[in-house]
Amino acid sequence: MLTVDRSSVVEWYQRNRARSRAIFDIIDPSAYYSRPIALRNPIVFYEGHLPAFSVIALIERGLGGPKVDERLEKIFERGIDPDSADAAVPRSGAATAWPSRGEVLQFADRADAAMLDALARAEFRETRPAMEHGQALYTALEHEAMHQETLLYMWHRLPYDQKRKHAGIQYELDGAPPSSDERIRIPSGIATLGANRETATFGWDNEFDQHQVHVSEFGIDQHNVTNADFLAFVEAGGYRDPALWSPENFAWVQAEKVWHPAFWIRRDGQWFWRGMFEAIPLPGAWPVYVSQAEASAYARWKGARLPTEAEFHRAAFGTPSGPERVYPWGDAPPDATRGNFDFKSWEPVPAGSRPAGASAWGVHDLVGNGWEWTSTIFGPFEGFAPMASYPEYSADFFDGQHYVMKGGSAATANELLRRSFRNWFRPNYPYVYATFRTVNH
Ligand code: AVJ
Ligand code: FE
Repeated sequence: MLTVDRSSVVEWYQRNRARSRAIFDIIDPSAYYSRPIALRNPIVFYEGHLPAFSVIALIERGLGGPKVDERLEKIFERGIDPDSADAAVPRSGAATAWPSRGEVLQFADRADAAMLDALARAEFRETRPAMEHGQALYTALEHEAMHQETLLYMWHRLPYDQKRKHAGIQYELDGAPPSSDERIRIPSGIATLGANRETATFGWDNEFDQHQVHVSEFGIDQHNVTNADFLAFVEAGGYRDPALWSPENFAWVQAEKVWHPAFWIRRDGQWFWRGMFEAIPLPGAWPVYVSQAEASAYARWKGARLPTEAEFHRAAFGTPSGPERVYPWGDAPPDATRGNFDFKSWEPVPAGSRPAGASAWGVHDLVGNGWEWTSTIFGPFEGFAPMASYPEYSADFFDGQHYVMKGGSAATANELLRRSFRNWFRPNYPYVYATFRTVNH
């Protein structure tokens, strides 16, 4: 039988639920059935999806227990990254008659009661594959935390009159916009990717098996590319130059008439940042948030490229003396001095403003303040096996159409900041809190 600290998993579940509730309380009821991102499900789906998924993963797959509500669990089971760039219909729920909010909340209450009972009292038998090493437990808990970021970047797209503004938000605006032409040399060496199956408390299926990669010497930007940096690309006509884009990416730019980052607003000849609760005159020192396609085009314009996943690891976790670190700053747990993560902020902070989080090479903000795009196509590591508690989690996306993102954003929970965590999206998905830096040889 697995030994788990019951009170800490109960506390984690409740902390998740309280945070989700606070996130849903931001939006005006009039927005409840809207789709702030056309390719994703409407808001109502997510309020049902979180408790439904927890019940399915832990109680049903992990513990072999009963459903809470067959009909609602079916509606709310799945809804993920858009199916395809041109299909305006997501994988699930397109033709669904969505329940009322009252019905969703009542279902959530029943699911929560079942979950809290299971977390506090159920026997955790590792003989069930979905429960090996407590897998289903962490699948449920990390899934909710992950979707809190989905929700927040969806909320970022909503019109301001559909959100209740939190009072007294202070933005960190100042900071000399660092020049991203300063590249730090990282000597050739080893990067350890993935997590160890025997010793890791938990990892998603795509984090296994752990393995080492040799990385050749390269140079990497000390800081993320900022809004000020990216403005120069926009003003130089970067979005109109096909030489900077792959044919597919340029076709997207033209078809969607993309000519600036999705987080920017052009109003009366001025640039603004599309903040959560208001438009903010474009803060030059903040990292720019863009799609992988835009990041790649900028890098090419600079005569550079995006880092590979292995190069990101080496810059973030490698050290001049050899041994790799748990976090860029060392082995200490994450705290607010190390980076902008764990819901401490609605928006980015200036690049380079958390020097206590710099890596051993002096590269800043590798974890927090925006996920970082890589040039690596999302795929399985050697030894990959779909996880029993959620077999579709990664395998459905090994299609050559998704790129790995590393690090984390302001809306990434502490629990997801581990070195081996991998995120992924299509190259033309511009809504995530994702930035980048460039590398050269
Ligand atoms: C890993 C963030 C790409 O949002 O589609 C949530 C996570 N998968 N529920 C997504 C996920 C199923 C996934 N990402
Ligand atoms: Fe999900």
